[in-house]
Amino acid sequence: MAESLDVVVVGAGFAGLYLCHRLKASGRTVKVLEQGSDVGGTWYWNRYPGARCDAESLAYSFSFSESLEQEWQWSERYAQQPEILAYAQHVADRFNLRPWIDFDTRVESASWLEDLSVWEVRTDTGQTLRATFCIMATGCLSVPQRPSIEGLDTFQGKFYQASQWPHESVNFLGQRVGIIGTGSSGIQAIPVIASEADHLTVFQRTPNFSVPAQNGVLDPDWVTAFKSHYRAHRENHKVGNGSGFGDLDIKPREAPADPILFSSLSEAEATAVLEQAWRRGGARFMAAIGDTLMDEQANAFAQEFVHKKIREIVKDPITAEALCPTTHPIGTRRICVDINYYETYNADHVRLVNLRESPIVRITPWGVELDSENIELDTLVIATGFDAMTGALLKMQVTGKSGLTLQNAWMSGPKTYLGLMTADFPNLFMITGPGSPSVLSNMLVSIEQHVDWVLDCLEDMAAKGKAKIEPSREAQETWVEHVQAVANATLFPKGGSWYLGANVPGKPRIFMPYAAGVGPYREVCQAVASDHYRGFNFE
Ligand code: N01
Repeated sequence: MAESLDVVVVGAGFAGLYLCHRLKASGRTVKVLEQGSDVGGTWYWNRYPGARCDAESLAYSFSFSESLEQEWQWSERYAQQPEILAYAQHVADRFNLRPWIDFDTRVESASWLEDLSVWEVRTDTGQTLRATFCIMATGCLSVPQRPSIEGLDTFQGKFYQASQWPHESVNFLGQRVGIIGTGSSGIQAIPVIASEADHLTVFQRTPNFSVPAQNGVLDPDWVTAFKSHYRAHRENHKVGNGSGFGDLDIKPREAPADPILFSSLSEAEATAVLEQAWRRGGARFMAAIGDTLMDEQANAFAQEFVHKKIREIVKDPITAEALCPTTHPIGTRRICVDINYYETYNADHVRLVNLRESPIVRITPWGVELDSENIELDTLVIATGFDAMTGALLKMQVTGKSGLTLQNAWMSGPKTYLGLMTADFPNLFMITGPGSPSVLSNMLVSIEQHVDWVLDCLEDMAAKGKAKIEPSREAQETWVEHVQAVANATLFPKGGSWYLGANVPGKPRIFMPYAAGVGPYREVCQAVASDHYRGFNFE
């Protein structure tokens, strides 16, 4: 007999936790299904050495509870994975969410039963649940992408994938370690692995731009002063064309700052602006000159600035040149934020192998065979990314009206209205889905905005006696076109990144996140709701 609920939530990461909290408080029956053994989502799985958030702790945290934000103390400017996981666990305990979560439970399918107007959700534990609404809180980067390198399974040494790191501590002492992948995960892991291993070989196919985190322990007095303005900071995170990270000044700004445009700066001024951003650290570097992601000249200038930094830091000129990204505009692939990444290559026991010059032929039981030499390894780490944004949704068998599967509906790329719903899949919501700012934003800001919007929508439906919601195809088509038009006005499509699905063979090349910024997006969502949920059909 299937359990009957108002809402089934898939995933107990930050989105699932906040959904659970809001749904529980609204008096609805809810169950959260989570494949991990604990809460935390991405912070539960990504335990690789050096894993930490590339957004500042004080911004990358929930804003829905003033007492929570005041009482929780972050230790560093950028929190490490264990601390973020502890925070997620604290939220689950503090708001008593665990009784509503089934752990170690993977959703295998979700099917819309037309006659009953309910979602039927089946899990690998044999559960069948029926619910009026199904909300996917499955995360944007939750399905690891394993590279198709010949012989990968034949390696006889120790093997780790960054995003599926074991829970036991891993020791690299006395070992010859190799790592494939130099995205955010690899760039965080490399300095930490290098500090332990006897020898580290980094196999790099495409260099990425990385800026120093300038991480540090947070000064409690500074935090107290910052937190005395927390509400105003949180409001600032929600507005403007940016990504929802706000700023780090104690006193919140009163109005969004006008962006500094490249054309308004002399070369010396532009260098000074970037130098200051470099010293301040973090991904805000990309916003220092406001049109870096719009204007090719501005972008080329920022690229050259970082190239010079790399050449200054890395002593071996051949390694420095190999580390300089030249194949994509800066920021069109997610900018990395590092601690001593480039410096690590100055250590004698660290070697960069440029796969553009010496490609991997195969992995052997003993190491990596390049077309120029064999490199023997005791341990191989892969940090090769994710099937981003659509991976988790398409991995489940999601079937909407008339037997239409999500795989078929999204065959030529994800189609959503506002990144919240998709036509032919009634009562199925996505949190930070494709077509919303999601990965281009502070995820906590976007998660809260989506969850609040969905809860408001459910309240409105209940008040008006409506049982079914679904976007119209026209509204969806218009939104999909708009998302592409916004992306095409930027340099993002030139990045060849996972934002476009370019890292997964056969995946349609569609720019998936909405690039207009969190403020304008929030305004659109609010306007749609105020206008009787324009673009949605109800029954
Ligand atoms: O993955 P990636 P990631 N042979 O896709 C390489 C978030 N995140 O896990 O570019 C050799 O960026 C691939 O090379 P190439 C963040 O949003 C956040 O590092 O395809 N190399 C690339 O170098 C981030 O953007 C945080 O040529 C192969 C790497 O693997 C996103 O997650 C921390 C290969 C994959 O880089 C993904 O980051 C970590 C092959 N066959 C992640 N296949 C923080 O908050 C792939 N590669 C800090």
